[in-house]
Parts: sequence; C-alpha cells; structure tokens
Amino acid sequence: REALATRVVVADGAMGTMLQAQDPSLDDFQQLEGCNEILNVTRPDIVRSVHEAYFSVGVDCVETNTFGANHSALAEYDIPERVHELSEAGARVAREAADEFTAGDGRPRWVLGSMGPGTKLPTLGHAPYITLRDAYQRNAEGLVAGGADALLVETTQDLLQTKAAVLGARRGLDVLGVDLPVIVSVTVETTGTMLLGSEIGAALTALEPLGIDMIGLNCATGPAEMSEHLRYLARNARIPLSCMPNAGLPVLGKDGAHYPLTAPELADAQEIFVREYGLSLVGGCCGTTPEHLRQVVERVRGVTPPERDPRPEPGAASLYQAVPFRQDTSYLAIGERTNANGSKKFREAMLEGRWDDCVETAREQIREGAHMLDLCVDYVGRDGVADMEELAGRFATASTLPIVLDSTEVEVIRAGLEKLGGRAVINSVNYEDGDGPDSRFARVSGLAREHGAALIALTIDEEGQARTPEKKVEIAERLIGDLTGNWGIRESDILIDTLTFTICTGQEESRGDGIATIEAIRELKRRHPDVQTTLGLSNISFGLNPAARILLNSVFLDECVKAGLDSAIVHASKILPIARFDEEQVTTALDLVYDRRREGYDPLQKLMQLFEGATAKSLKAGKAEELAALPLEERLKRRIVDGEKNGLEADLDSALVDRPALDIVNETLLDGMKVVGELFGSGQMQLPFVLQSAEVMKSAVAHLEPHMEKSDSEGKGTIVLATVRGDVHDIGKNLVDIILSNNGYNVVNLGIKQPVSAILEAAEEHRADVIGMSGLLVKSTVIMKENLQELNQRGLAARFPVILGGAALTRAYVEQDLHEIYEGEVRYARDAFEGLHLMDALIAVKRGV
Ligand code: B12
Repeated sequence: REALATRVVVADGAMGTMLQAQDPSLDDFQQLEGCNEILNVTRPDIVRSVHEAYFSVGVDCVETNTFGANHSALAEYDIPERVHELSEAGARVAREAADEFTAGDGRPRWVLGSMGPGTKLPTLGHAPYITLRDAYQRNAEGLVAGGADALLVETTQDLLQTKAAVLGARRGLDVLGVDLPVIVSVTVETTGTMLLGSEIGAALTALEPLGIDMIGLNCATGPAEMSEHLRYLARNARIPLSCMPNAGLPVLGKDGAHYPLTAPELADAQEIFVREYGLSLVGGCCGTTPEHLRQVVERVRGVTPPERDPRPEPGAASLYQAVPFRQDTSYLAIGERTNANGSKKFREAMLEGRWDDCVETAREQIREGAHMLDLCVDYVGRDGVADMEELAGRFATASTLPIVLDSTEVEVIRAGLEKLGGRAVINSVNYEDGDGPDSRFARVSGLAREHGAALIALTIDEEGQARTPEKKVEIAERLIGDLTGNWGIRESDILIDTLTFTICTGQEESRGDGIATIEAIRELKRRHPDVQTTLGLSNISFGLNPAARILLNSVFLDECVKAGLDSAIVHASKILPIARFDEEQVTTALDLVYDRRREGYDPLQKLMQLFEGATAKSLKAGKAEELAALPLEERLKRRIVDGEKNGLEADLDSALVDRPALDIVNETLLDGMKVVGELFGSGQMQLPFVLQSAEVMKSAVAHLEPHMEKSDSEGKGTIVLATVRGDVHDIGKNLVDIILSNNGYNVVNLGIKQPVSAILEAAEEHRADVIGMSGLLVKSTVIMKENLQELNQRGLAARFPVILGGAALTRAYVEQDLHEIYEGEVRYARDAFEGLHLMDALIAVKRGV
C-alpha cells in the first residue's frame, strides 16, 4: 500500500502466450488441454520461468498464474472443486520467485493474486451471483494462503461479476483475518464501454464504494484507446489508478494475429499516463513481453506521479451509466410507478406475472425523464424475494437508470442487490425498531456497506414519525452520525427523507406538516450541505382529486427545492411547471402549504372549490382552446414551449404558405426553445416538459426539412458530427446536419454521447475533412478540451480541423483557450450557418483553393 501511494509500481506483462511458448504436453495439463492453472501443480518450473523472465527485467511485481482459477472457468473443465488448490499453488510459485529476487538485491518484490473474470456473465443470468461470489472467496483464500501480497480482480467485463469477485475477496480476507489491498481492473472495449455497455463512470460509481484500494484498466485495447477513460478516472476517482494495456489492437497477418505496439511505444504511453494521470501501477497485458516491460521500467522508475485533485461526483449507477444525486437546474426525479403499492397497473402486471409489462412501466418512466427508478415488489402474501429476483434481474439490463430498491424486508433488498451490477440506492432505513444488532436498521445498513449502495434514511425513531422540524432534524442528525461513524457510509451517499404527510384532511394538527417538512430540509441542508435530501412527495396531497393533486404536488415540490431538496420520489410527468397553472390556483396552493388561513378563508376549501369536478382531461381541453385562439406565429412558439404536438403539422403547413422553412425554424421555433431554456434554467420548468418541448421541436424540424432549399452540388467534403461524451442534446447538432447536407456536404452523424475514440474512428473510416463536435453542458466544454488533447496526443491534429458548437461554449473560450491548446485548426460556430461558412472555408484551404 505504501509503495502504491508513493511511487510508480511496475507489474509484468502477458502470461498465457509465454506459457504456451514452452509447449506443455497434454500430460502437463492432466489431459485438460489449455487449462493453464493446472501447470501450477504439474509444471511449476514453467510458470516460475515466466515470473523470472519478468523479474529479471526489473518489474516490482508479477501476477499469479490463476486467471482461470475461478468457478466458471474451472467448471468448463469439470474441476470447479480445485479453485482453492490451484489458486494457492499459483501464488506459491510466484511467491518463491519474488522472494528469491528480493533475497538477491534486497529490493521488495510483490505478488498480485490474479482473480480473472471466468466465462459467465451473471448480469445476463449465465450463473448465479452467490455461486460466483463464494468461489471467488475460495480463490482469494487460496491466493492468500500461497503468499499473495494483494488481490487483483482483473479483466472484468460485467459489473455484477466484478462485484461478486470483490465481495468474495473481501469475505476471504475477513475469514483469514488479513488486510491486503484489493485492486480492480476493468476492461473497456474498443466501443468505449465494457462488454455489457458500462461506461467507465458507471464502473467507478459502482466499484469505488465497495472499499477497493485501486481501480484501473487492462486488456481489450492498447494504451491509445484507454487514454480517455484513464483521464476520467484521474478526474473522478478518490483511489489510486492502474493501467495494463495490450500491445495495441491485434493486426491480422498471414501468420495469424499479432500485436503491433513496440516496446518503446508502450513505454512512451505509460510514461505519459503516469505524468498526466498520476498512475500508481503500470504493466502490460496481451502481447506485451519482458522487453516491453524492461523499457517501461526504465522509463517510469524514478518518476514521481503528480498529486491528483479528484472531483468525485456522488451518485448511483445503472449497468450503463452513472447518475449524479445533484442535478443541474433540476431535482433528481425518482420514478414511483414501478411500485406494487403505489401503482395499480404495475401491481396487477406483477401479480399476473406479466413481467414484460412491468418492464414497460419502467421504460415509460425513463422516457418521461426520471433519473432513477424506485422498485418495490412488497405485496401481502407474495414471495417478495422471488418477485425481486425476477424484476431486478430484468431491470438490471432493461433500465438505463439506476434502481432504488424499496422494501421493508431485508431479504428482498438483498435479492435486488445480488442482481444489480450498477450502484443501487436502498429505500430505506429508520429507527422504528431501534438500532440494536438485530434491528432492521443494522441489517440494512450492513447490506448497504457490503454492496456499496447509497441509502435513503427516514426521520422515524422508536417513538414514531417525526412531525416537527426540530424532531426531524434531531433524528436526521442521529442517522447521519450513526451511518457515517458506525457503518462507514459517506455523508454524500445518505439521502435523508424528512417525511411528508397530507395537509388535505382538514384536521388541525396536520395543517403545519408542509411547513415542518420545508423547514427541516432547510435546516438540514444548512448543517450538512453534503447530505442529500429526498421526499416521497405525493403524500402531501392525499385526499384531493387527481387534478388538484397535480397542482399541490408541483407547488410543494417547488417550495421544497427552493429550501434545498435534492431529489423526490414522483411520477415525473405529473409534476407541472408552475407557469402552467393559473395564478389563483398557485396562490391558493401556496396558502395551503404555508397554512395562511384567515377569517372566512380556508385555502383547503378554496382549492377544492377551484377543482370541483375538474379532471386532467377537462383542464387539457381548456388549454387547447386557449392555444387555438393565438395568432399563427405565437401559436407555433407556444407549441414548442408547451410541448403540444396535436395540430402541429397543420400549423406548420399554414406557416409555409408565407415563409420559407428555414425562417420558421430560425425565427419562430428557436425562439420557443429559447423560452424553454430560460424557464428550465431558472427552475420553473421540469425536465419531462423540456423533453416534450424537444420532441415537438424535432417533429417540427422533420416536417419542415423536405421544404428546405437544397443545393445541387454534391460531395463537397465530409464532416463527422457528434455530440460529445456524456451529453444528450442533439437538436442543434441535427440542425447542423440538415443545413450542411442540404448544401452538398457529406455528413456522418454519429449521434449523442460519443466518446472521442468513436469520433476518431469514424473520422478515419470516412476520411473526414473536418470533425464537428456539439455540446450544451458546461461539462461538455471540458470534454471538448480533452478531446482536442487526445487528438494532439494521437498525432491527428494536423489532419483534422475541428468545428465546435453548442450553447455552453463562448467564442473566446474556443478561439483563445482551445486554440492555444490544439495543435491543429479549431473554430467556433455560433449557429448552423456559421458552421456552413466555416466548412466552406476549411474545405477551400484543404483543397488548396
Ligand atoms: C432541450 C433541452 C434538453 C433536452 C434535450 C433533448 C434533445 N434531444 O436534444 C433534455 C430534456 C433531454 C435535456 C436534458 C438535460 N439538460 Co438540457 N436543455 C435543453 C434546452 C432547453 C434547449 C437545447 C436546444 O435544443 N436548443 C436549440 C438548439 C437548436 O440550439 P443549440 O443546441 O445551441 O444549437 C445551435 C448552435 O449552438 C449551433 N451548434 C450546436 N452544436 C453545434 C455543432 C457544430 C459542429 C456546429 C457547427 C454548430 C452547432 O447550431 C445550432 C443551430 O443553430 C437547453 C437550454 C439552452 N439554452 O440551450 C437546456 C440546457 C442545455 N440543459 C441543461 C441541463 C442542465 C440539462 C440536464 C443536465 C438536466 C438534468 N438535470 O437532467 C440534462 C442533461 C442530460 C445530459 N447528460 O446531457 C442546461 C445546461 C447548463 C449546464 N450547466 O451545463 C441548459 C443550458 C438549460 C439551463 N438553462 O440550465 N435538455
């Protein structure tokens, strides 16, 4: 640990090919050809010679020959019972080699106990999590018994398998009472994600809270493709980093595949990584040889890695992506429909075993703009564990959003955690039955810690639910102190729910409940800015009719967000922007929330009158009439702002009679989008409605596109166009596509969230003249800068001029700051037309006109 914290440690390179080179016989393999781990007992001399070859070029540590000493790999040879034996033998051979070299010159050498991925992907149901975890425990125990100094969970492709290995390793260490570092090395494919689609951010979010000591990358690609992921880790990971690339991407030649990266190239890459990203452990993987590692040792020995200043972002993760708990300009919406208690539709589907329909409810919420999904299967008389296994297993791959596991039963939560590779949130703990060793609080908190889950904690204690602000804050303080102090959970991973009760019963004692919740949130955020707050929102309006509930829920949420609320469990599309209600309705709802009764005025009575007989449908019909009364141009703009598609095409056709299609886009529709942006930015419009506006905008542009002028010229040049990594905004980029395509350019539109490796691959493949990147988030401006650095690093700057666009950029940032960094041509386009002019100019230069 100390070495990893203070200097660069160098590990070895490829093992398998080196073993094969010595041509072991079928007897050596005990007739199980290709089972390399057998050689640890039959031919330790061969295995040892590989270790020695690496130690003699100066590496500090070697990996044991135990990549396949796990359940699924050995089960392929029908010898799963030999996990411990072969692990121990492998570690022992490496230990002996290491000790011999240390004895020679006194320099410490270490043994990394390799825990490979096996051949099964538990997320896809290939093998049960528990079977894998328990076999990894034996794997770890064997490695420790044989003398390993650290456990290396490596080449992982499935986050659930990774978790099984880490938890198995941890259990093994606990049983043996030893404390060794656990290192995780994930494998990111050329696609830019792990095999099952996990982005590096999802991997970090899911794995770091498991208490691992180091995270890094190995295998699948050479160093070039790893660079952007390492950059992400350097910026976000709190723990040290490692990197063990292949010797490039294999090239198929007449003698089979060979790895093209030379030893000096690997040494170059590792030196840059150590200096730029502060790596602590470097080595090689497939195709790297002792010569590669000799040069790496020479190059990085003596280099002190720079101090990193990571900015971790607390959050949860699905299998695919990380979602931060703090959402810019919005609250984190936890979808409440996948709850057997809250949604009749979901419950019935679950009771009838219509699992696909359950998944469809999840998908609906994803489309509606939720950020996470609450999953609750609790229903009297059902086997909750079986239901949770079924649904969490399906959601694990079907949901792009992280899951909030919601149950009163500890075993149901456990069943969910054992199906999800990403990072879940557990809903919830409280002190209802105290905090003793067998309390629900202790058992659930223990699960959260073991699985690295975040935790919703309710302000309920042995005396019951807290109703006053003081009591709510007092219990919250107890929860925070307990969870951080006794259970090792970070403050930023605790979501305190200060509880909501209905304020709609008319009973005197419930009148102040809304205020109490708001005040508790405000005080809690003042005391603990890092803690997250959440609410089961819809309780507030229980008892009102559905139309009135939408109003009260929306208004109450808005007030809570102003007081510092970070997240809420809601039906996302039923929270309306405050601007969509009448002023009188909003004032009455606010009076109800803040209990502003006066002589002869009770806001509760008034609200019920206002909504008497009203249904969501009748309110919508009223809105449609209002819209129809507006002049055409206003109406089109309003359609964008309100996300109202009904009748859109007819309106656009009428507008086309007088004006060209492009003018309609530029002068009317984009004006509407601007209003949406302002409402959104000032917190007055929630995400699901921005999404609706965006859909209307897209439909409008699609309808107008055939009416746009097209130039006759063709093949003027090629641009590869993409929205950068982590950013989903594509309306502007798609407009650029239309304008450039209509003007004779060949546009390769890659879509959203594109990693730089995908952009560069497409640029090479299509022999692009120019690369165009779009990004609307402030974060994206940083990604663009990193992408340009990546182009520099790969020596591609001279070949590809770059045009950047999107609302978060400024001309000065691109033309001064980025211009200074980029070794090629980089330009800023305020809009699609400037993009067209720049394209003309850049192509003219390229063609030498
Ligand atoms: C619509 C929208 C969404 C939609 C996107 C739907 C879609 N398919 O695109 C949805 C609802 C999904 C969304 C989500 C989010 N959004 Co949003 N969104 C917007 C909004 C309101 C409008 C964007 C838009 O389409 N404008 C119209 C188009 C035509 O304009 P444009 O993109 O700028 O493009 C023009 C030029 O810039 C230029 N251009 C753009 N790219 C390129 C590229 C090249 C090569 C060239 C030549 C030119 C060019 O040409 C275009 C046409 O002339 C903006 C507000 C705003 N002011 O931009 C916020 C906004 C961008 N979003 C914002 C935020 C915060 C988010 C979320 C993080 C919210 C959340 N908490 O979940 C998520 C982000 C998720 C993610 N990972 O990306 C913030 C960003 C602020 C920040 N600090 O980073 C903004 C600015 C809102 C605000 N005022 O706070 N959003």
